[in-house]
Amino acid sequence: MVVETRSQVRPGQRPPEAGQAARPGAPRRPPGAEREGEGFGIVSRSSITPMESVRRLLGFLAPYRRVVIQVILLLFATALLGMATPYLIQQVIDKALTLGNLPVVALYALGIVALSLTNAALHTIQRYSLAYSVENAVYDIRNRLYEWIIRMPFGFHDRSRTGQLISRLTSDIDRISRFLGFGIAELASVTLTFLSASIMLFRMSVQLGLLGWTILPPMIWIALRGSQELGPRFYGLRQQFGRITAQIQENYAGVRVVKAFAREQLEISKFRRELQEFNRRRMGVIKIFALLQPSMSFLTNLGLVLLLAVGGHAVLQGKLTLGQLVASQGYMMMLFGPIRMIGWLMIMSQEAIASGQRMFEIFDTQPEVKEKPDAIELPPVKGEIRFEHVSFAYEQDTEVLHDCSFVIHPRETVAIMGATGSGKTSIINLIPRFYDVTSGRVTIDGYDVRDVTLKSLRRQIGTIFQEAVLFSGTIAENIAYGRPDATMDEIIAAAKIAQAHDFIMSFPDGYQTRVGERGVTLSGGQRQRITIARAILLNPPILIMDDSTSSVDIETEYQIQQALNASMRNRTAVVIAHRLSTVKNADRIIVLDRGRIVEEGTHEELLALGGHYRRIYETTLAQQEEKEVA
Ligand code: DUT
Ligand code: MG
Repeated sequence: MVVETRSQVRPGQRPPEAGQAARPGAPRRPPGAEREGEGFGIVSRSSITPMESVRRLLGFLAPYRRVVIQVILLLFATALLGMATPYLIQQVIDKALTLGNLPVVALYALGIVALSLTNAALHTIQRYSLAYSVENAVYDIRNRLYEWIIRMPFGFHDRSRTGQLISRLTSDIDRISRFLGFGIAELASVTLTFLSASIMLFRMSVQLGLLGWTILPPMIWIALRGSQELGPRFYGLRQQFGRITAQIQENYAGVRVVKAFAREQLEISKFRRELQEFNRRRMGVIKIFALLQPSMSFLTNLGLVLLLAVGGHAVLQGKLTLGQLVASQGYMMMLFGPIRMIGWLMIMSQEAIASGQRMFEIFDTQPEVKEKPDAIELPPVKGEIRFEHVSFAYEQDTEVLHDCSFVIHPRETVAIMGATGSGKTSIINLIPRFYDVTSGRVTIDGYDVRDVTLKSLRRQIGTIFQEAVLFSGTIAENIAYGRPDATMDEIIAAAKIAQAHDFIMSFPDGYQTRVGERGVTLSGGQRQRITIARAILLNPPILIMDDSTSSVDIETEYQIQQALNASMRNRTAVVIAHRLSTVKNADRIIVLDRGRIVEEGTHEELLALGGHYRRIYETTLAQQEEKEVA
């Protein structure tokens, strides 16, 4: 599916689901013209240029404009004050020291101390103000990005890799933060210092100015070469680090499988290999640093020696005062310092700009499911679900549902059956509008699901997913997830309907029992009943359930069935059924085959028909019946 992106989305705008619908005239890209967003499979309409990335990154500082202006003024002030010190030293040498005028020397010394103190104070204020605005901006960035990601519809999350999203939220934002908080100010200050030190040096002595400038080209060359070499190596280093974190993450998630198959040794060697590669790359970086720093120091010292030679000669000839020589030395240091910084400031900026590009790529992803600007609240429904000639595709050109039409009446229980991959999950995903149809429409009580707000729609549909996901917290919190305001009595009532009350009460802490990240302390059947209770607590007029295929023992099976029967009473229920008991309890069965509805009717009607359903019955369901009878 083509995901259109609009490059005009500003991070300040509301995130997608709550945002506006696509502009009607937004052009579809011709196939092949898409560009894969890094790791997301996101197709972007326009790539973000580095300039745009910088502009939009700076945009995050806009709310703190006044502080930023203050920072810029302070930057100027400190750079200029920095220039005064060598000048004052020159004065003290030429006007006092050489004349032996001690009181004046003391006066100058005091002046220099005062100046340095002022400079230090201004510096502190500047750093603090900058940190204040940047920390706030980064706080905004992180929040907006997280909000944006979490509001993205299913399709986006299907395509995204968890690791990639996490690294956007963590290391990319870290780099952006360093750039905004340190890089930009440092670049500005370094440039200012460089320019003013040049001017001052030439003012002291044109000859020494020219001398300083002859040392600059090799220094700049080394700095640029260094950043050219280091840039890609830093990138490779981070890639490798990402690989290591990914392996840790993956192995940890699958640690039980690793142990079950006794593959610890393999994983350890894999990890060791990745780590060795990481070290190799680190050494590559260190090697360059090991060359870079000493050559810079050498050139700096060479400059000083030349300065002493040429300047000393001039002093002896009386063309230059001693004070001017000493001051020139100070200015020359101020000239070289920035060059030593510039290389790695450039690396830092490039990285932050690339991080910005990756981040704005997410902000620019146009969600395929979004509310219309004039979406209405879906009023409380009776629960009639209607599919009208619905076709659907996850990816462009591979339709998984073809022209499906059916009606589910209020309070009816409908079972959906079909082979694996026939499109059962896809059908029910369209009811709460987790995805949008490609053609046709889905209505609830006559309202097209695309015309109503997502919140009002999903509030009225209880969804039980195939995989029972529990969050870390207590059982009560997990049940109340969709309605945090629910009272304990309501929670218990829902748990009772879901046949979960008894086993919950068997824990010492009852409803306050904490469940782990994935509820590891609970069995599969218990987890599922908690998710059923979670859906029931919403008391939704419509309940949809992707029943798990995982086989449970007959006792649990019976309890889940009881839970389902109780929860489906008095509402419209759509259940993907794998159990005969569910099927028999349904008012109607819809049979899917390769994305088409092939049969519809009651258990007896479909058996008599002797088609798909009868085949499924004979191959799988009948065995369950035998098992139950036994
Ligand atoms: N499909 C995708 N992308 C997805 C999910 C599914 O392309 O994100 C494809 C796989 C399959 C078809 O859609 O060919 C229908 O999948 P669905 O999950 O709807 O099948 P099911 O009937 O629910 O299968 P199962 O019984 O295995 O859950
Ligand atoms: Mg499924």
